Amino acid sequence: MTDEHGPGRVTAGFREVYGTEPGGVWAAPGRVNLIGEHTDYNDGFVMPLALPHTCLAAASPRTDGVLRLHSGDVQGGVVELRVEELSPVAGGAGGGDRGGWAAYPAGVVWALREAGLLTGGAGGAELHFESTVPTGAGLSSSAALEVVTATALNDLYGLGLTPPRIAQLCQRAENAFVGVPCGIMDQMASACCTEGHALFLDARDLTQRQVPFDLAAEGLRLLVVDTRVKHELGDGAYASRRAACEAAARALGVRALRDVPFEGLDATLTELERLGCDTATRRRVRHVVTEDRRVEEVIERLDAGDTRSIGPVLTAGHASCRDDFEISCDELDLVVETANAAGALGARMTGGGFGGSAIVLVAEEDAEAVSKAVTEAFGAAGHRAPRIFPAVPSAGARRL
Ligand code: GAF
Repeated sequence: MTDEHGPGRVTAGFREVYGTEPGGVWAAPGRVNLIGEHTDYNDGFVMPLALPHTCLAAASPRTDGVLRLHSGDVQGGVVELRVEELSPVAGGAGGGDRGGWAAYPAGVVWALREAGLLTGGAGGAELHFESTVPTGAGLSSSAALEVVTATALNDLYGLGLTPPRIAQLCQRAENAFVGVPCGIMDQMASACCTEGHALFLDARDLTQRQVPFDLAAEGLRLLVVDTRVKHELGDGAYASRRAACEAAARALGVRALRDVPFEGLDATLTELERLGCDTATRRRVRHVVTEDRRVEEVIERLDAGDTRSIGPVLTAGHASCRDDFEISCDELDLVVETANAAGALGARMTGGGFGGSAIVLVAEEDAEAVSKAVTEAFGAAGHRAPRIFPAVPSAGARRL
């Protein structure tokens, strides 16, 4: 969703809340991940693209160490905090009495402070946010909120941070302040993606390549299907998947599962069995290793100019998320099965799983029929109607 009135609206919102003109307006997008799920915290490969949906922030600096946060999307007034008093304990687990959403931008300010970046009068700020990134849809609305905060403060304080450094600080905010053990993909996508490209990222050293992804030129469309469900199971299950991967890497004596070669996978799985690793953990390993290989396969096909042929790789990725990593759910499986049966080129869940969104690669002329089939299947199964829209590869965080 390109929101051309957004900057005017967020400026007016700032004026209304704080009674002054903002120092500027910034935007940071949500994302979908094309391929490479739960590989980032295994030091592996991912390939997200930014959505046109953004979190906007109008912001001004303060020199008195007071941080004032306001959201136009959430009921409630201004959240006022002192930068020097921010601490992960009080701010963790959703922000305590500060309101859940405010823990994300407050965490970013905490991470900047912890990195020694808020010195010499920098430190306070007033921010007003408005977002078009759907929340709870697995489209990284939280990363967009973090990254827009860091990008605005980077400019306002003249910190000179690069987009990858911004992403790292935002991940630290989410891990240590908010208390969510996420990897780096979402923050890197929001900070570093560029229009018309997918971002091929090595999550180990953050080397990246912008891969041209011009679907319209090839008569294709990538649909996002927001199932509008979020299963409670998700929160603890993310952490337990991560812990299982780390335990397997330790057992194998490698730094991360990224270091397990695809070619030797069967031998590795046998070795894990010998070491006493349970079946579920061995399946988690198989997912991560084969998923890294799928990212490389998608890159090879895109480099060869054959976007259509990535469809089956996406669908294979879904099967692996469903069967080996066990992070899918009925609604996501229904999207994938129905879309493929109705003529899509491929489909998969995207993001952390347990609800949220799926992506569907489809020829332009089939997009409507596939969308209709998915919506009807949801109706027949008694699910709420999904929200379906095209993913247009868009720009990363920026000043407007
Ligand atoms: C969530 C996390 F935030 C990411 O870091 C990533 O692990 C993803 O789930 C799964 O690929 O979005």
